[in-house]
Amino acid sequence: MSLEHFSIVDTTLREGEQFVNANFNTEQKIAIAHKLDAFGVEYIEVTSPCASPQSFEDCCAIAGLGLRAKVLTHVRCHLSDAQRAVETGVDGVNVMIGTSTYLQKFSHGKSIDAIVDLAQEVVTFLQSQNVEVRFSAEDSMRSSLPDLFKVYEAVDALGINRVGVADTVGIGTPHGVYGLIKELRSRVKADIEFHGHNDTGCAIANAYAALEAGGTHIDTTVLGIGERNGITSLGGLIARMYATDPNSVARYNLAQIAGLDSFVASLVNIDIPFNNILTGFSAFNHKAGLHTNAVLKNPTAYEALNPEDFGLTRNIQIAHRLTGWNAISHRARELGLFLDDQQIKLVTEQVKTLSDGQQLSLDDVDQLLRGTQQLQTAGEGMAWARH
Ligand code: HCA
Ligand code: CU
Repeated sequence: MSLEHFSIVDTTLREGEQFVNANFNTEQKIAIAHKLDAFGVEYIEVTSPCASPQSFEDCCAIAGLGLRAKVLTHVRCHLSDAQRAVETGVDGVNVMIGTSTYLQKFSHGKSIDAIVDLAQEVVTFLQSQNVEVRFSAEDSMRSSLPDLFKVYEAVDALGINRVGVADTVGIGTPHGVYGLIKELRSRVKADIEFHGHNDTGCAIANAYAALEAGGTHIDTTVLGIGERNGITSLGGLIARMYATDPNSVARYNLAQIAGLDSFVASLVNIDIPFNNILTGFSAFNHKAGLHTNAVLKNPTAYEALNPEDFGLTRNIQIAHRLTGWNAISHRARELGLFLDDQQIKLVTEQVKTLSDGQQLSLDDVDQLLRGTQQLQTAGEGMAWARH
């Protein structure tokens, strides 16, 4: 397992540009690049300079920022694209071509032998230009294994830096990705990158399986944005790795994920989904009495991830019919009230009964608690007067 030694290739500025609502301007791209760099990703991939005149300019601008992260661009396996890529001053070039029968037939129309020849020509050129080179087989998961290995082994023999496995249509399973990468690991010397789409919800699990099998580089985007419903999200990969071993992600500035997520969400005009990993609004909310009771004693009882390590906070929700008296008692103490167990249980019953009929707020609960305290104080006063 290379779990501690993986690198993140963040492609918010390439795959992310393929998201339905994305249309970043230069200033926004530069802001995203700086934030990714500050977070600590090892690589930032930007749109092909061949996509449009502005894309060329933006690629040059980002390559020239002097970031700590290496800047890559992503081009088709064409000599002319590769030449243009080198002109931008990037640190590395990610080359790809489709190897599945679908893409051979409906995309570029080339045979596997023709792909091998082309790949060797383009990779050799790039190596002569002193840039890091990665070759990826688009739609790897639907390519025949002999075809796939033939192409990877041909570029590996040239001493390429990385080969890429792309689950382009999000069809892979963790088991399938593991098997493919394990076999590839035994066949090539190069590092192995994995790029997984999320059409069936397996993108993070597949990325993890790729690392378990000996993969070294994972492609991510902020919030997982990309073609269709996107790819492995940066926050998702980080959460997955952290849950296995917090040390494996200690080198990143984890508290910056929330800012990255909300910045990119605003640029592409979406709300962060409620169930988004780490930053969805309910990600650290505890509700049922059984849960809140234990979490108040020790949060690890119901938390795989400590929100504080990500600069986030947990929420204990008490104003509802599933509430428990331990959580109500905790709230009373927070308010500086001193109620005995019987009184707390009474308030808990009131909260449950009332919320059967209406949505209560924390304010409502606080009022019930304060009301009970006042009654008690008044009662004590009367007892004292009678004394
Ligand atoms: C795409 C290309 C790609 C490339 C991935 C890679 C994919 O179809 O838009 O270079 O490894 O998903 O195959 O994003
Ligand atoms: Cu993709």
